[in-house]
Order: sequence, then structure tokens, then C-alpha cells
Amino acid sequence: MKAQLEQIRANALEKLQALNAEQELEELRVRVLGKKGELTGILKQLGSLSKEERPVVGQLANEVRAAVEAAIEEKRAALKAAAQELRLQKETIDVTMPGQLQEIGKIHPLTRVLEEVKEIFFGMGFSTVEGPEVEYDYYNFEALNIPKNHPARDTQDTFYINDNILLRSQTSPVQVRTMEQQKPPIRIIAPGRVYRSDEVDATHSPLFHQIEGLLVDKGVTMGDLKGTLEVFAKRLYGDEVQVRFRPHHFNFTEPSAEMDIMCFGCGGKGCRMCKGEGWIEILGCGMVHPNVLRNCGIDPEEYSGFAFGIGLERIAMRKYNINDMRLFFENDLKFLQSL
Ligand code: 2U9
Repeated sequence: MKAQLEQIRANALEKLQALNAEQELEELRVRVLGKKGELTGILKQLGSLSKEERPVVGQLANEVRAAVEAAIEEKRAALKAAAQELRLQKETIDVTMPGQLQEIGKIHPLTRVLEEVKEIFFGMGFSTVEGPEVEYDYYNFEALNIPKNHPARDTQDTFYINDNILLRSQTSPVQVRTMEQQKPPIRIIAPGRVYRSDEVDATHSPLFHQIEGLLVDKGVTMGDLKGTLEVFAKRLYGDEVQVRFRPHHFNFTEPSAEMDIMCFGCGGKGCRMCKGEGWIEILGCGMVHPNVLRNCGIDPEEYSGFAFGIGLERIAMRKYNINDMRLFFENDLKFLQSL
């Protein structure tokens, strides 16, 4: 039995030398010192020994247990220290390394101008309404007093899905849908993407953005239209800006007009920026045509309203002095960061 105990000790110490994982260490502890372990097996046999032998072998067994336990604890500490050392090495931070440049993005100029325009109209009690970009011919043209084969369709030629469905050429369908569902007073702006079958060049794009507005109530006049849009121009371009209204024609408004602002490059004298005009066109507008009100279930004898349409790209081009519309859509970071 003494020889067995010595064997257990020698074996355990030898194995301990070789192992290098916590898991293996635990396995060894269970195999030698555990309830069904080698050492426990020997202790169970003590009863079969003679009176003289029992204390001698018992003492040796205790010594072996103490020695193995101590060696296991020592190994456990060594493994822990080694693991810690490895982690420290792996996680070392080189504080002299150059940092990674985090590029900071910017709000797209069109979004910025859109937000600005929206804020101005929110300040005058308008709220935003949105609608589908794929529309029925009815909402895009018919309801707006532009029947099939009317020449006004030429200037707003768009992309057709079929005879009745198209990509909207203006955001006006949103206002038509709103009037169908809501009784006046109505005071809304409709921003969004619109489409035209245009060749791409510096001032044309098959996709661009509009903000249209509509106000319908009892007793609304051209005076309300002019006052509202003049306030808009002054908020956007500064209080000193002067505006003028020129007669125009749209099927959906009567009378119709375009609003110009006095050129800030030359103060109205005429320069390259305003192409010698002295004035710069910024939007179209007019009193909602009685046919349009009627089409939307609103009695033109009881209510009147005004509407306007703003091309967002055009406003942004003026504001940031950009001469090519394509720049908005090319995602050229150099351009976008420069604004
Ligand atoms: C309804 C009734 C009337 C919207 C209007 C304009 C004038 C206009 C252009 C501006 C530049 C289009 O983007 S652009 O090319 N728009 O001049 N838009 S009045 O009139 C409406 C809209 C909805 C129910």
C-alpha cells in the first residue's frame, strides 16, 4: 500500500508538470483526490491493515494528499498568472498609433433647403402631407383640369406604367387627395419627388423635387396669396428682398402668376446671374381653378383657395450658387462637403 501511495504521488506530480489547462487540472484533482479517486480508494482499504501498519500508512496517505493538494494549488496559480499575462500582451494598446479619422457626414443641400422651406410654412400654420409617387392619370392630370390630349400635358410629359398609371409629374395629386378627404379649412404643403420625361442637362433631370402648397377656406383672395408668398420670400432670402408677380397660365389655377425676387447680384439692374433681367423667378402660383375645387367635392361658390409650386433644386441652386443640377444627384463627396 505504501508503494501504491508513493506511486500515486509520483504520478500526480509528473502529470501536473505536463498539463497546461485549467480543465485538465480539475480532471486530475478529481481523479486523485475526488470521492472515487485513487487516494480515497486507498484510504477505504485502511481497515484491512494491521493495528501497527494502519497509522503509518494513514500518515503517509495524509502526506501524499497534502503534497498533491499543494502542488495542484501551485499549478492553478501558475496557470492563472500565465493566462493573465497572455491577455495583457494581447490587449496591449499602443497609445502612439495614429487615430482613425472618423468622417463626419453632412445634411444634403436639398434636404437642408427643404427643412428650411418647411419651417417657414409651419410658422404660417401649414402642415405637411405626403402621397404616392406612382399615381393615377386622374389625380395627376384630369382632376387638375388637364384632360387627355390637352397641350399642357406636353410640358409635363412623364413616365407611364400603363394608360392610367404614371410617375407623378407634380405633387398636386397629394392636394387633390387631401381635398377629397378633408373639408376646408385646408392649409398644407406637399413636398416630394416628381418625374418628367426630360433629358439630363445642367437645368433638367427626369427626377426632381417640389414643394407645393394649398390653402382653401371661405373668402380667400389673391391678396392672401401675395402676402403669404412675400413673407415666404423674405424669410428665405432676407427682409430686404423685393418680390413681383407676373401673370402666367396654369390649367389648375386662375388667375395664375409667377413670383420673381429682385436679383441680389445687381439690385434689379440686370447682370449675368439674372441673365440681364434684374429679376429671378422662384415659384409659380395662382387661385385654385373652380373646376379643380369642384372635381374634389368642394363648392367653389362657398370656398376659394390659392396654390403654389416651388422647384426645390432651383431654390437650392440659387441659395448655394450652384450652376449644374446634376451635382445634387452624383453623390460626389467633394461637392457635398464644400457646401
Ligand atoms: C391643386 C391645385 C393647384 C400647384 C401649382 C405651380 C403653380 C407651379 C411649378 C413650380 C416649378 C412646377 O417644379 S416646377 O416646375 N409649379 O408653378 N404649381 S400652382 O397648384 C395646385 C396644386 C394642387 C389641387
